[in-house]
Amino acid sequence: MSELIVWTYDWVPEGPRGFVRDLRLRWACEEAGLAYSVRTVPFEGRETNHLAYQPFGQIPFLSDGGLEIFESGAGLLHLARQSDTLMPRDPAGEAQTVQWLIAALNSIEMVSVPWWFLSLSGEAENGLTGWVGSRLGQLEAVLGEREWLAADRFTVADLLMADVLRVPKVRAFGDRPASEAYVTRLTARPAFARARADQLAHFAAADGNRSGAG
Ligand SMILES: N[C@@H](CCC(=O)N[C@@H](CS)C(=O)NCC(=O)O)C(=O)O
Repeated sequence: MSELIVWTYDWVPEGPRGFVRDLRLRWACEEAGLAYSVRTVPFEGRETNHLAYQPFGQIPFLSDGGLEIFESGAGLLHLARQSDTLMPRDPAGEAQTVQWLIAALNSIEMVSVPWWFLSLSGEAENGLTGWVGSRLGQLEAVLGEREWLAADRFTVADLLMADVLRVPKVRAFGDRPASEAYVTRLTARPAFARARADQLAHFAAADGNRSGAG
């Protein structure tokens, strides 16, 4: 029998809370009504303390019975195979969902994360600004013409694309009304709100445990 466990850190600093990628898996489980629990690996020592499960020392990873799956995209696809709320079962709908899920990771996040990271350096010039602007502009053209990325309905590809686009710096970059409306629409879903609230509560409880231990 399937026993879904979403793995995350036991604690993270305040900055990334609400954006830690276990939220992607929580959100998908919430959308699909899949029962899951959350377990943790220590944030301290993360570079080496769970390499057997996530070879880059990151989270999230997913357990399902005897399966261990790292990479949030792979975890989402695993969940999508268990629920047609997340991915249609017809070959065309499934192919479109997979295509746009990979586009979220490999055409948008692949540019947006290094761009955001470089911006933290405080340098006036960010050499990736043109590239990220072009990718986000191309996506804006797509989202200007349709409500959902795949199969004319909500899929896990929208969940992931919205999660990539809702990063505050990305969201604030440029004037992209269709993308903004898309992120607003996706993050208004009750399943997202539950996943986000649960993540925030998880890390807030960890603050209490840390101060108690100290
Ligand atoms: N490609 C990975 C990226 C995972 C990732 O960046 N995880 C962050 C948390 S959101 C992390 O573990 N950061 C800590 C670190 O890299 O040391 C995925 O999508 O699962």
